[in-house]
Amino acid sequence: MSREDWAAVVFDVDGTLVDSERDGHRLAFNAAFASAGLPYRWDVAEYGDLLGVAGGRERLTGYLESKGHPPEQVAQFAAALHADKTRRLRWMVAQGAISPRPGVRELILDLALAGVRLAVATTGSREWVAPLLGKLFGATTFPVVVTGDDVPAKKPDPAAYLKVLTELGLPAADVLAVEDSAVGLRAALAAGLDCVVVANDYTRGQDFTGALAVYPGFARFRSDRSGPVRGLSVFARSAR
Ligand code: XBP
Ligand code: MG
Repeated sequence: MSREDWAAVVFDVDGTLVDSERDGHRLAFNAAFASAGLPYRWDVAEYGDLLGVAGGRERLTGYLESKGHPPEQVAQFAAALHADKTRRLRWMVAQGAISPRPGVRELILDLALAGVRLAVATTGSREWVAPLLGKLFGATTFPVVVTGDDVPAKKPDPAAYLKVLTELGLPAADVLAVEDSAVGLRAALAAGLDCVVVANDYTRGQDFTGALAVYPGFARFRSDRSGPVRGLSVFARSAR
């Protein structure tokens, strides 16, 4: 069914609002490894494989296990490394090292002017998500923000999207998700939302079965007047 208007749009963060994984999170993880005296350094390709695990702490846990660290030490070690990595990422955000994806700010402005409500559903940690959203998009742009800290299970579990729906007070049928990855798409679909994928270098070529549309970038998303969401912002429903 071709929809033409939505009461709200929920944006994913990493890879969607910001292209943050290769030159953001990956570098922060590597700096945390170096600070702990560990020889590990995740190159671009290896990190791309590791992104199949949602959640930085979970990613570290699986990696440390794969490297043969004593199982009884892994959870605490992963938590300590992740806390250091998160502090480093927060510093990178403050220094302006993470930028919005081209075209996403313009889409958000289109939607806001059209009265579409905005929200965020991310696996990332609130400690860096909050300052990033405030610095790059403005503290009031997303009245509803659900992070990996706010739900019992991370994507592809639908918990983050279900919590956004509850906080918006809207049915899934009235809300569109915008994601970058197969993991995120599955989470949105499992929560009953339609989902547009704006792929990036790490996710291009993944299985996006079920997506309402797949775009290589936001410029094509905004200019699309023929696809299933037909230039989303043009047909957005006025605020309820
Ligand atoms: C992507 C993730 C996050 C980041 C790392 O989140 O899986 O875990 O890779 O951030 P999104 P943390 O849902 O925004 O695509 O280390 O804070 O988990
Ligand atoms: Mg993502």
